[in-house]
This record gives sequence, C-alpha cells and structure tokens, in this order.
Amino acid sequence: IFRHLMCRNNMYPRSSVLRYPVSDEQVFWSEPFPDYCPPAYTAPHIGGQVWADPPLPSDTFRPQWNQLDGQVNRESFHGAYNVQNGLPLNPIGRTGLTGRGSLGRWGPNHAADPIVTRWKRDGQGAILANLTTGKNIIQMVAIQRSDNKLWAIPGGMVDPGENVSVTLKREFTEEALNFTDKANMVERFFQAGGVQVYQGYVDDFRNTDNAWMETTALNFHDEDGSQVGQLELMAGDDATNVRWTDVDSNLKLHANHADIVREVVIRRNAHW
Ligand code: RP5
Ligand code: MG
Ligand code: MG
Repeated sequence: IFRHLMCRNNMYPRSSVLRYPVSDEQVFWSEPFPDYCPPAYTAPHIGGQVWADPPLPSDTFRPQWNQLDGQVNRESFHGAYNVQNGLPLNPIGRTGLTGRGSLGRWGPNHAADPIVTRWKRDGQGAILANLTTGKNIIQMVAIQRSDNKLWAIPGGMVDPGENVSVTLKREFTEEALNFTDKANMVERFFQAGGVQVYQGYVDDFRNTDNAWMETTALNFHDEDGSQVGQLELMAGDDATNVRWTDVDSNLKLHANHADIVREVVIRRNAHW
C-alpha cells in the first residue's frame, strides 16, 4: 500500500517550517496518533493570487468539496475525501503539516504531466538496445525544476476550466520548448493523441494534510523520431534546464515521477 514519502519529515519548501514527524506506521488516518500536533502553514505569497483559494475558515468562501465547483475541479481521483472541521483531508494520510503550504487550492490541486518519448538512436538512425536486456532504450524529455533542482516531467497545473489535453501541450511548450517556430508540428504531435499512463495522487514535496497534488499523465511517443524528437529543446518558465534523458531503473526524478515513467516503459516494452 502506498504511503507518501516526499511530504513527510522534512522542512516545508521555501520556509523554515518543520513538519511534525510522521513514521511509516503513522501515515494512515486510521492509525491512532494521539500526540499528532502538526504546525499550520500557508505560504504568504499565495495570498490574493487569482489561482489560489481564499483562506479558510471563511464566512463568504464556501467550497463545494468532492465536486466540480464552478470551474474548479475539487474532485479527487481517489474517490470522496473526508472533510474535517471544514478542511479536506489528504486521501493518503498525515504529512505533518496543516494549511495549504504553497499550494493554491484546498483539497486536490490538479496537474497534467506530458511524458514525451522517442527511441534512442545512433548517428545512422538505428535504434539502440541495451546489451543486457536486449530491449530498446527509450528517451524522455525531462526538465530541471527551479524550485527543488530535481529533474522532472515537464508538467503543470490545470487552469480552472481548462481541458487536460490543453494543459499537457501548453506546459510542454512553456517548459521544454520555451518558444518554437514549429508550433504547427507540436500541435499535430499532441493532437495525434497520447496514452494515459497514470491518474491520481502525486507524492509531491508541497503536499499537506489539507492540500495535495493529483495528476493525469499521458505518454506522447515519437515512434520514428521525426517530429518532436527532432526539435531543439529550450528550458522556459519554471524550468531551468531541459534535455532528452535515457530512461532506465537508475532514473531519479522529482516526486513519484519515476514510477509514472515506469508505466510508459512497461507499455512500450522498453529497456528499464
Ligand atoms: C508535480 O508538480 C506534478 O506531477 C506536476 O509535474 C507538477 C505541477 O506543479 P508545477 O510544475 O506547476 O509546480 O507534482
Ligand atoms: Mg509550468
Ligand atoms: Mg511545472
């Protein structure tokens, strides 16, 4: 059973707030933890932002939990989450911190993650296989996040009312291409369709007891390497670096992105 790890027993990012210690055995809400006394923290910079909810409790802001609330999707992919004292509860369990941290929404914060892949090739264009497994090596576009310096899928938040397919293309273009004169080709590549490989909770370092990341991850594969596989990558927005990365079991990525990428490897029967 999955227990989040990145959002426990550390300092909350870009703050000096220490999370209340939570051991593996203490993660699930069903485990009694009478001493549990997490600090509350909501990052000051999210106050008043258009993409952020107002504070809670509130007399005027009445979020509709577990449903589409106007344009904001407050539904979790994990079924109905509990609401305690007016605040939604993390569906996995304790994180050692209440409040929203630096996340904009109370409850689920929906993101989309595009895993753009191609086969690794030699100078002559022949696909390269791993000598041990005999399986072809797949490469993905990874970005380096500016907030934690970790390599990651170039994903981002779904804007209110935005279709996930739009988020996927938009975030990839912003973070991995920055600017491109090949917009039509990119448009066609994403239009051709991706394969959904994951939908659900993200073990993100920003998660709290009352706010967490969820994502929809799709694989967009350039089989013959003639499309996005040819493009010059350029880091933009909140990415400081971008590159084609060989995918295998040594891959270390932000949050649980490596587990998500592993789903692509299985589906494409690639080397791991
Ligand atoms: C991750 O954070 C998600 O899987 C997605 O990749 C990303 C969205 O947040 P930002 O990149 O906008 O910070 O947890
Ligand atoms: Mg972004
Ligand atoms: Mg991003």
